Amino acid sequence: MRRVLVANRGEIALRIIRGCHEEGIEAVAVYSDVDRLSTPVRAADASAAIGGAAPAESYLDIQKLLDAAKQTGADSVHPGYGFLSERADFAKAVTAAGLTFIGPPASAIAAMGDKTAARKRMREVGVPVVPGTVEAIRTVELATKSATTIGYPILLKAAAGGGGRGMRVVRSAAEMEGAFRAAQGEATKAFGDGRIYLERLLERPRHVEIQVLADQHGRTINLGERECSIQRRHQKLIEEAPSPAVTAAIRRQMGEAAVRAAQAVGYVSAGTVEFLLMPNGDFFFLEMNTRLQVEHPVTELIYGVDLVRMQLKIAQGHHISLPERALAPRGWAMECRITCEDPFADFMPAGGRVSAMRVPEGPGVRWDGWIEPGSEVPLHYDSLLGKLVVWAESRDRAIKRMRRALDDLVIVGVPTSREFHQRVMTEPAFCAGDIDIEYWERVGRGLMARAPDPGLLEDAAIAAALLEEERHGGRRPPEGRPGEPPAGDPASSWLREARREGLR
Ligand code: MV4
Repeated sequence: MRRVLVANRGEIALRIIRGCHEEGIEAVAVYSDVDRLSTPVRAADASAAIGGAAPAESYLDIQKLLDAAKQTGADSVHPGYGFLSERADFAKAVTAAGLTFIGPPASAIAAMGDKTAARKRMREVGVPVVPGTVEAIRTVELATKSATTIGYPILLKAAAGGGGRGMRVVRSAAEMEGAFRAAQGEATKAFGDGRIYLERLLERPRHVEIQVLADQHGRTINLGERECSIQRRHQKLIEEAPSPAVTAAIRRQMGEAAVRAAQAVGYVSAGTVEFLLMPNGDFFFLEMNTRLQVEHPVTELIYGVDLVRMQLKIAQGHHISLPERALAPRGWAMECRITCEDPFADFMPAGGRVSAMRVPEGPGVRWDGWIEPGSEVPLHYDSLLGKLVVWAESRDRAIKRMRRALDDLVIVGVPTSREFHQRVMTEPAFCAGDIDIEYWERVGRGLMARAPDPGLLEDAAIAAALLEEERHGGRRPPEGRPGEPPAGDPASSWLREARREGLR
């Protein structure tokens, strides 16, 4: 492996390019019209234009990506997440073109892509699945009959689905017909496949997932869990590892179940097995994500493993050589997804130009982002600007460190979700680890009902100071009386400077 085509954009493209460079491998970026000048394109060793801003015209066009690989002399392809990463036909086309696909075999992607087939396979190998039907159910009558056996409340799911689309709650037989037809219609529209199956609806579970790694020689290991319950409309907002709800015993059981799940479909590379975890410790297989995930850094930080490097090694036929003792978590990691959305306007996505920014540094802080001062944030793609990830010895300390890092983060010119994260990091239930998948509805939404912090006015001053600094070509020492210690507010030196310049 000498040259990897990165079939993606944004922060994950940059993460993969960095991983390649650390291994002495060249990286090729691809870009749509609006991404031509983006950070990953400039970080790569070569690049290729693949078309218009609309995903269908560029990042989802298999032929254009294969052409780009050929044109630039790439010998392998990393799909990142989203876009084509979980398309068996893409993995197949890459391999058929004589290139190495840095991910699982097409057959494993397909096996996990069909949710009813996956449920059936999981049951066969003893992985606990939510009580429900194994096959898709074709008629309202049969659905109502099954529901009586399973027991209400019921959740209707799309067999071709995943990620929550096409799901409908049914609380009684009377609701079945309407919900069934709605779910069928939505599944047909979203996946071109209207098949529906039934599960018992689990109330207030946590979303806990297990990272697995499998090599081409039959070794499959698990790297523990990530807690991903803090989400809004199936978009994760905050992830952490380990989970405050997972004991050593649950970790072992869930880890073993995840390894069985991966082995059952002949999995190779990094993958994630999703579970719902109930308050009594019971857990149930939901689905397997056959790709690298956005939140992979929290696992990297507590296990001391570079997952992109492992993917590159595994794709080259190396054995997983991590010793058993390396497979123990240490400390606590937490990730806040910083998106270009306005948390005070129902997370309305925005675009625009990042006029100035300052990324937190210091002990235990990692920023996986793609923006720089001057970056244009397009509205055509997901709104992730970067992931603020911290590591500390304990959960309490990780939260404190995250508060500090969020305070130090400045992004000017576009709205960001930073203020939401700041509020969560002092919210009592979150701080106590008392979270489940309904946190947003129950708590999160209420946090944003309060008006923007007056401190946001300070951000305007910081912004002005940063812009001023850029114009003057560098930072000047903060003002202050000689011998007087600087005030505790991290923004204070900027504020003083901004005030001194009469900008506020
Ligand atoms: C469930 C569930 C409750 N009971 N299944 C949502 C996305 C898809 N991966 C499966 N999902 C769920 N399946 C049963 N039987 C609740 C969800 C769910 C959810 C799961 C994980 C993370 C966030 C979620 C938000 C809403 C619903």
